[in-house]
Amino acid sequence: MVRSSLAFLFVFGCVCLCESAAQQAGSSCGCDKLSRAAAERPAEEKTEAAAHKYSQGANERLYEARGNGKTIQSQMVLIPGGEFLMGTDDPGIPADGEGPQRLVYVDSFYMDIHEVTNRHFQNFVEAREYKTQAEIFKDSFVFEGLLSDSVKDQIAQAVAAAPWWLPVKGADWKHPEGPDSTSADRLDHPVLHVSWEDAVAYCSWANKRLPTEAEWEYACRGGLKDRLYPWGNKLYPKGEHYANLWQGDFPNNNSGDDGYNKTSPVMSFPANSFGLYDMVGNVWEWTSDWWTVIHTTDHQQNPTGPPSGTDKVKKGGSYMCHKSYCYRYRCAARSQNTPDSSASNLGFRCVSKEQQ
Ligand SMILES: *[C@@H]1O[C@H](CO)[C@@H](O)[C@H](O)[C@H]1NC(C)=O
Ligand SMILES: *[C@@H]1O[C@H](CO)[C@@H](O)[C@H](O)[C@H]1NC(C)=O
Ligand SMILES: [Ca+2]
Ligand SMILES: [Ca+2]
Repeated sequence: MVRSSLAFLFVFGCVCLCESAAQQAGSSCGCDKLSRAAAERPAEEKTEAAAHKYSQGANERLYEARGNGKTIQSQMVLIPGGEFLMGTDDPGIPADGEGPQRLVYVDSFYMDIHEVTNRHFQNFVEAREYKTQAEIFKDSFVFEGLLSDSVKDQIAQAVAAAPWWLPVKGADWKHPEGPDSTSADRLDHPVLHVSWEDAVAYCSWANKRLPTEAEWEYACRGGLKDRLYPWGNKLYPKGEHYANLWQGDFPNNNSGDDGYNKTSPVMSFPANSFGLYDMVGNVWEWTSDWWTVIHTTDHQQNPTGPPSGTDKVKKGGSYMCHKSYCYRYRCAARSQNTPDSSASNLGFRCVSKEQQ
């Protein structure tokens, strides 16, 4: 498997460019419309700094009751099939193809209640002696703010369009910030540096598959109609953080008001009404669909996206998302990467027809 690292940089750079474009007025990616759309949103009852960390005691007890995630793979919940409004007519980032809003039906399915963790991914790697693409290519993208000085010193190259992304030699799911880091100290955090191909391999080992974008978005919305987030329209319900996002000035100062500057253990924030955790925030999640920004408004049943493409759809935003540059921690929001891309803010969860 050979890949031109320049081509990889180019593709990845373009994707990151879009995330940074709020700072670049007139950019073709459409993120310049961000602040206006944001200003029209209902006022929050509290600011990010005033909101306090979600009290996760109840989740911790639930997690313990479920065996601390020490099962071979994630628990699942039934997502009862039905019709929903996919996308939005009031897009935060129009160029991402968030609209038009359209009526979509999806059949019932089961979904992992949380993102695939390091512990669960390790079970798969050991069972299959699997090597991820980042391990084969021997590098992956890491957010600069997470790197040690010695790792940074060894990197000459950066993604011109998004200087905070650095290609780090030896970064992979076991070494999330490069060779001097280890995922062994965060087994209950989402696995990172997994490509779309790796995610597909894991899900198929678990007798599951990746969700379609429609399934993912239906699940994210938790039965609520036309809302921004899995829990409603307010970012800080009851003055609490409901997702692991970025607070403060991106990319220099993450205040970590929600309790986490990096990934959080899965289930650290409240579940939506389907019982799903971290659908927005923590890590981006791969879906099975190829990327397009053109959507039909014809009534769709179990849509699976275009038959081919160059990028795969990812959903939900990550711990790096802030309204000022990446207002993508909404159910309708979407972004894309090539199937061989991997990074320190991108993971996945699986679905299946039957309970696994
Ligand atoms: C980071 O943000 C916090 C809270 O807004 C502020 O108190 C602090 O001075 C900032 N630090 C830097 C290095 O800008
Ligand atoms: C996040 O980083 C900031 C700035 O370095 C620091 O002040 C804060 O304590 C950190 N928060 C957490 C939860 O680690
Ligand atoms: Ca955070
Ligand atoms: Ca997520």
